Amino acid sequence: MSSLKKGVGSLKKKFSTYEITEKNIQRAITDFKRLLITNDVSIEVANAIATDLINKMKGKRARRFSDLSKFLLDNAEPALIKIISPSKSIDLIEEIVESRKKTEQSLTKEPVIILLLGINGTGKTTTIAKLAYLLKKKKMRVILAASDTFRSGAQEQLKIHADKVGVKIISGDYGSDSAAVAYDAIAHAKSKYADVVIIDTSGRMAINKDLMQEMMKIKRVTRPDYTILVVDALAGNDATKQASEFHKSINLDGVILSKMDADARGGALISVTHATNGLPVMYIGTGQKYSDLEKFNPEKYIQKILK
Ligand SMILES: Nc1nc2c(ncn2[C@@H]2O[C@H](COP(=O)(O)OP(=O)(O)OP(=O)(O)O)[C@@H](O)[C@H]2O)c(=O)[nH]1
Ligand SMILES: [Mg+2]
Repeated sequence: MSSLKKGVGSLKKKFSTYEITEKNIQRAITDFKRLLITNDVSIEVANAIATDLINKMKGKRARRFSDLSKFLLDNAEPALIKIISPSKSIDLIEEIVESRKKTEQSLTKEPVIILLLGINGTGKTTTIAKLAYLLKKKKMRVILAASDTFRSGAQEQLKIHADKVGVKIISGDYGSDSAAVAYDAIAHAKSKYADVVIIDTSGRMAINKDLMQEMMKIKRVTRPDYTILVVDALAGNDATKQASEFHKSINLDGVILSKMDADARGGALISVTHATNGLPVMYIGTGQKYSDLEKFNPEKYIQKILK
């Protein structure tokens, strides 16, 4: 009897719901893709996410007369959070402070080395100043390596930041070997028992082979603990390309998304993490002050986009 009841129950449920097919979800998917793209997710990544979602949703049952777009968004939220949540989240500053505590105990004095990269104008130099500021607040002794020996004014720009934050800088001559400047900074840091060296590099496009070679040389010579790509939140469609090309040639450890305050809808971050198979987003830049570097919260971020 009870199994008969159960049978009738499931039949009722079947009639009050219907199966989702690729065809009947298409309109909701189109709206969803539009939502992603208007939030600056690259078209390529929006398409990939949509295809993924169709495959996940096919065969599921939706309530009759239910709003399929809402149903889709409810399903999309955890999928998107998964894309942007790294398997291992990194709190860079905390991790460095902890590692230095251990180093102090074992009396090895290799500084932690951070290398920042990215295309032109993304906010590398400003982000370095922010990191130096936060590390200094944690009593870390920081040395900056002015390895942008390419763009005129870059050395002076980093020097102004170093003076304001109150950290030492090792500079180089324009046109000189940027890897050598970084090497000198590390040697100096070792001799002074400094905790962290942060290396500033010139902006470069992945198509510029010479500058990409130079970047690989910097990495080879300095062997950084953290190689970080700085991406502008307003990068839109180009974010996917930047992230995948840099990751392919240099093997990144994480990403910092700058300029989230500058009217950015933030979809670039979904593109970047999707293109790099979940590279951790370490921080987001939220302004031009040194304190404007925030930890990244995936849930809050996705909810803002899906609203
Ligand atoms: N609003 C806002 N502006 C930022 C942020 N980060 C950097 N900027 C600004 O972006 C501009 C470029 O920043 P830089 O730090 O010089 O960028 P860069 O990547 O070092 O540039 P190149 O060395 O020329 O490749 C500056 O005007 C910064 O003040 C941020 O999080 N928010
Ligand atoms: Mg710079």
